[in-house]
Amino acid sequence: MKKSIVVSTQQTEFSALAFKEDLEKNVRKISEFGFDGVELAVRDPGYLDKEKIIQLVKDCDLEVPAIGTGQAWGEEGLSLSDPNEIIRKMAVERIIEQIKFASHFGAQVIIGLIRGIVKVGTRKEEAEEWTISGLRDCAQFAREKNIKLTLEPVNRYESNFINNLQEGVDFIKRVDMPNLGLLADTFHMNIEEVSIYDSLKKAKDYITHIHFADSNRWAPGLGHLNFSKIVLTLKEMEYKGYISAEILPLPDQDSAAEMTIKTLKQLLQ
Ligand code: LER
Ligand code: MN
Repeated sequence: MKKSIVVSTQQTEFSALAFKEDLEKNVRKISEFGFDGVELAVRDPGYLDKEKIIQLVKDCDLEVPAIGTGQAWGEEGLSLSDPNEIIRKMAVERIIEQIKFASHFGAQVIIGLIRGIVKVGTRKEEAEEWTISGLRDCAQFAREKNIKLTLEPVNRYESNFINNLQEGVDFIKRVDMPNLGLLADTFHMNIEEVSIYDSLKKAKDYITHIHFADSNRWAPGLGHLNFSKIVLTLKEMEYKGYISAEILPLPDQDSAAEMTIKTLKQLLQ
């Protein structure tokens, strides 16, 4: 298993990002701390100096395991499940831009909050059908670029559909595209799963990416989740992908990253 941490490429309102100010400085620091990869949270690739980021990541000898897309929902309201067809179309177009950016790194593209919510006045079945249709278009495009998408169940306070791993697996089966996997985030799982360990094991054939945060969304080890048992479960499942810390920058961003790498190194040895 490899270690990564989420960094935002742009200023953002989304709080659970360990690093979100000076991108270059932060990526260099992440490399010095000893992470294997950096997960990039991107609102809109159109605003990025892509060549510069590609070069920076290369210079730092880091991989980019995944690209996060949730800011496009959080800050612009784009979503795959919006009743307004134009907004759904804009969400698909944005994800396609994310896929193009991801293809420079072979990164997975995260479908988390960008799926949106079932809005008042919309039937859940309808919102799900729109999401399935948009996801198929995105997955088809991603497939041509040899890129995977990864669907992230998020807790009930952030979305009102696809909240736990089993719902994620059921949804992936309905979308029925070979390059759509599942992202397990321990912060959301702590709220939604009956047993984090049993749910991970049950979904093991679908999991392509992992987010780590403790129960309070601080760095692993600073809340009350049992990460030794979680990592043991991942080892038993023979999970070989990335563990990416998506955490609050608390007590400050450097301490959060330092604590994360220290704990991950201990857990993964
Ligand atoms: C949001 O809470 C989250 O976990 C993100 O990874 C979803 O896009
Ligand atoms: Mn997450």
